[in-house]
Amino acid sequence: MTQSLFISDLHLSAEETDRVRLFLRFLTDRAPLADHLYILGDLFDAWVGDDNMQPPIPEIKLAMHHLSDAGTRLWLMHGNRDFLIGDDFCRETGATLLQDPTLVDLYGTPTLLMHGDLLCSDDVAYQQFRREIREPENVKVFLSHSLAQRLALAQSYREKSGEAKSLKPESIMDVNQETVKSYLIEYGAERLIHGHTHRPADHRIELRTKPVQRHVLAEWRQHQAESLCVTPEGVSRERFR
Ligand code: LP5
Ligand code: MN
Repeated sequence: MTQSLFISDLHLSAEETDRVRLFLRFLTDRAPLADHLYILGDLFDAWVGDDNMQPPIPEIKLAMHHLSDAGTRLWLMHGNRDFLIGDDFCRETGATLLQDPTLVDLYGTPTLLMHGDLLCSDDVAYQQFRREIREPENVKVFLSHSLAQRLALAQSYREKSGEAKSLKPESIMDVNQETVKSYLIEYGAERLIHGHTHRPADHRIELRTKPVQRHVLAEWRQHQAESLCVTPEGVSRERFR
């Protein structure tokens, strides 16, 4: 069967053992039935460098490698929490890194793939933070620290970000409709798939003459995974427990 699966926002970490187990099972039981698996960012709760070999990272890499080896094409996009995933990780898993955004032809429909954070343009403080932490010089300094220091820094960013988020109105942490439309027009897309906002839904957008679908992926939970399955016939959501 011809099908592509889309997931995002798994937020895997050593602490979330159930979620890790769920992903490992998804990789062995569900993903092999698809031709393509697209992971659209935030696979990990925080990624501090490809040299981190702490459990459960080796097990996750191996399972991803088995999947890609068995013939399912594996595509990976950075999220805001794991944008430091690099070439070593991709080589070890057989994944191909996708730029954010990327336009793909999905069975005849030009489909724009994004993590989703770029669409949240009303969150001005975040967009500024996003630019700063991705500055090559800041990345270089960060990676020059020891693994223990990087883990501690990532933890402190998460705490600060959590505090900042608690003070933000919910509305600014969602996508900006005009930003969505301008990406769709710029790329000539007829469908958008993204994650990040943790607000799973299928939206219809009236774009000039034609309607366009915006599919928002769900965050994974302890015992519940959700994926979007796209076939030549259409789009459906699947739950995996
Ligand atoms: O991820 P989520 O949904 O909880 O929140 C995001 C935005 N927050 C972030 C930060 C990450 O969650 C934590 C960092 C992960 C580890 C990365 C490790 C590698 C670091 C490499 C450094 C070179 O992305 C949050 C958004 C929210 O999505 C919704 O869109 O609102 O943004 C913030 O809260 C950011 C704040 O508004 C501003 C910054 C807070 C203080 C940061 C201090 C550190 C500055 C260091 C600069 C180099
Ligand atoms: Mn995210």
